[in-house]
Amino acid sequence: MAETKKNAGKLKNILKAPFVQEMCRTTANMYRLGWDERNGGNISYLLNEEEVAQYLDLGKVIRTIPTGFDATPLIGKIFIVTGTGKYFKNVEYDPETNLGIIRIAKDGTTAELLWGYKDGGRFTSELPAHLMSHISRLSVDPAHRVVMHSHPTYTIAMNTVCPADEKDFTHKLWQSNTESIVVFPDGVGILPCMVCGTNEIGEATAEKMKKFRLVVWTNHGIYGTGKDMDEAFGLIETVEKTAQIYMLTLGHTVNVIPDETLWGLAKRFDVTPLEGVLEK
Ligand code: 2HA
Ligand code: ZN
Repeated sequence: MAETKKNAGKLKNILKAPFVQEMCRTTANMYRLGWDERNGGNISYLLNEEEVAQYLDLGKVIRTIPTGFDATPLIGKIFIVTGTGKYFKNVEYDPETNLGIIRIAKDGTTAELLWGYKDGGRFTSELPAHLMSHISRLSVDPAHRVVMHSHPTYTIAMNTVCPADEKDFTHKLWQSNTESIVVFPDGVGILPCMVCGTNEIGEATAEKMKKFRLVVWTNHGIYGTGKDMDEAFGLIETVEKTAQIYMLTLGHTVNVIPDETLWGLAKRFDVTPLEGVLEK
């Protein structure tokens, strides 16, 4: 007790922590871009334990919450995660209710709440897709940190009018905006329409994440990942901007970027395009 008090005296104000402020800024941006209506969207961000220890007593677990799936590779890892049913537009005004910081417990199936969800809430219903995606991305990129899910309008519209074929969808995006092949040369994965919030969609998303940083959920939205918030946000932002161009020009297109120029862009920016898109 005395020890906890002594440490607590030295702890910094968590509301000023860069990772809390980043979550506030990002959710506010996403809401204002019109990507995350009502309680749409969710973010999880893998934190550095030493950094969190400057703000929280890591020995103090507020409560435990079962996750309903096995996240053994993430035991001991700490995440800040948006809350279920919470609105992105409200996060900046009350982070402690709308966000939570959880640590995956030793059993791999329990989350230890270290901060947040102040009203008795819990993490996003999409936690399976988030944590399973973290496992996949960390296996291919040790610097990976962020999983972001959103409902950007034009991305969903484009996915509604185009075949759910990831090479064809990727090609259409690359053909519509010269930035696209440079920002996501690895392309966009696509899942068919599935019931969200389940372990099944989590497993299917994570399988795609072994290859892609971006995965579209047909008739629902998109997942973006990255080593930081800017990378995950920037990927979704570039897909959404390009999907907007595609939808605004649909049926009127005269100029698309030729494959020869796409190869030229890949060479100029030293990126490797997803195999099988430009080789046809
Ligand atoms: O939590 O976006 O996919 C709201 C959602 C579910
Ligand atoms: Zn969603």
